[in-house]
Amino acid sequence: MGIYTELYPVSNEFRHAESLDGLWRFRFDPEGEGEKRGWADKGLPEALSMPVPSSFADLFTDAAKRDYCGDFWYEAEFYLKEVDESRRRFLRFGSVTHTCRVFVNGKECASHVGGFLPVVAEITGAVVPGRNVLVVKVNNELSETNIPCGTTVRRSDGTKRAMGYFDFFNYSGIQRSVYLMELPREAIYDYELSYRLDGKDAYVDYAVMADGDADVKITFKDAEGNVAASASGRSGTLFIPCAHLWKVRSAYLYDVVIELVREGKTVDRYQAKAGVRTVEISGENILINGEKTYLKGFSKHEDADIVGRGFSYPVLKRDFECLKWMGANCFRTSHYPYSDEWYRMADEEGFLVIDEVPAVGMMRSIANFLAAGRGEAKGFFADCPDTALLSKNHASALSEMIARDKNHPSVIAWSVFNEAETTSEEAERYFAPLFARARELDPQKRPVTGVLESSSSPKRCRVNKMMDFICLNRYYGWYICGGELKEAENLFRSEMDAWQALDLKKPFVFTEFGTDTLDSLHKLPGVMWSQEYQQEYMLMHFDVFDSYPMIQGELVWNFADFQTGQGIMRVNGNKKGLFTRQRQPKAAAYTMRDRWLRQK
Ligand code: GCB
Repeated sequence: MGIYTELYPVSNEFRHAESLDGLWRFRFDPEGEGEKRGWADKGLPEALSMPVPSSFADLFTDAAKRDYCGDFWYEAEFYLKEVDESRRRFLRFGSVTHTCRVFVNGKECASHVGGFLPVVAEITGAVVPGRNVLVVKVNNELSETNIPCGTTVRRSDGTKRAMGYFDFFNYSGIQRSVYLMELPREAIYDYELSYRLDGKDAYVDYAVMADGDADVKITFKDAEGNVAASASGRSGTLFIPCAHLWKVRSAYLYDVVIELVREGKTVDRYQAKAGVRTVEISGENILINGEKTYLKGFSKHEDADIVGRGFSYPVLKRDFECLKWMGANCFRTSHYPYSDEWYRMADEEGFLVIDEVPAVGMMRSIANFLAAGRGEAKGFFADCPDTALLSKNHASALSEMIARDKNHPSVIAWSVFNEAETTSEEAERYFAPLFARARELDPQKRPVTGVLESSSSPKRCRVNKMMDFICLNRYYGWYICGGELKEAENLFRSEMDAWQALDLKKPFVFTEFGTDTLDSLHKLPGVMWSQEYQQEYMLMHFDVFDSYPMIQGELVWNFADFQTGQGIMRVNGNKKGLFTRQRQPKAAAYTMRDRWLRQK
């Protein structure tokens, strides 16, 4: 098999995917002694039980476990009736945060850096008939050479503490589903699709990556199961006359079926959904299928009570129902790629997704988000301890994200960073190859962007020239001129005038604006933290957004309240949600909904 990319597990007559989710054995390893003691080979002594998928932090009742930083281990077992030489076996973890090593029956089968993309381990040579023991060693320390950036400090009692340069809790563990997969020796391991529209018809350029030299057949079936187009060969073009387009909030999905055929017999099949649509930037507009589209929605987090960042179908479903109720059409996966299921549902529901790598915290400050919000950010790249290593990890995450998500019609853009330092020569040098890489890797050549905080001003930012559209996070009326909306609006307008004067001929999207708001606090006239203030702040933003034609999107920070580290700036988490953490609307959700339902 070639390089296994990130294909979502499927089951059919040729391949089998079995979920290993459930209660695993778990143990912390504060002394880092697990390997010496043979845990990788023999399994874990005196283990706790731990749900997978989940973050571990909020399941315990004591602070030391919640805040644990260092190595920790998981163990599970699975049974195989037989080990058939004609099959290959893999494990696919949706993510393991932040670094891990995977052992099966004592044999190391994979290691991975980066906590928000799949870890795939080939276990063919390690498995035996009967009982198999799977052990995963995880580490959740933060550093300036991996993303998201932060640092790890030692407390006087010897314990470690992760200090993120970012504003979300450092949730960790096996936070997404785990699959045991069985594939034929000759298997499809990747495919890519890209679209061209010609009047009512569509052309689909495709490529299929597979082992061996069997023939490839690819078929698009419509929603009724009729063949809409088919072709043979590892790459080529399908023609779909009178194609049904995947449209914003009105998704049409074809079934794409890829087969490997040897001597007239199918030896492997992979099936998925596909949406025919184009994405393009034209001057100051974002075009989906050639139609001007204004982005309405949120920057989000994967975050919920108890499970933390652990994937949960009920949370996914509730979030999409709330997004639809709001009249939204878009979200950004701040500040890391989400679990596969998010994109699958966005494909189905016709939502647009700005897909972001975990490159957050590329700015050094105790309260990074505060400095960022105020435009007081300090340099980062000039004195980063190992820019080459950071860049390597960043590039891997970018490549893995594009490999995993490239075929989702919902994904309309790649975000290379959130609020990095962009004003130095070093920053410019750091980002140029990453933008080039994203452009090179995406078969659909989607727009590539990055998200700018206040120091990345029209005069000083050196990276916006690399972006196909400009994403701004701005907090006029919160971090800047909090409580003084009139003055905040004036400053906001002068910044927008300066951007307009640059005449970049690119769309601008607000990827963050918002106010911390307690669902218990009402005050008339509004004061900061009250529900009334959040509404007034939004109304001020509507006026500004509607004054500048280059503004082509508004994604509120945040969809829902979310957990952060502790500190004097946060009342048990960030409260900028239009929804509470339990996904109930605050007053400003109605204000926003009213606007979005009226907009086309
Ligand atoms: C930002 C960050 C985001 C923070 C937000 C805030 O600029 O991108 O991660 O949570 O501000 O609320 O301060």
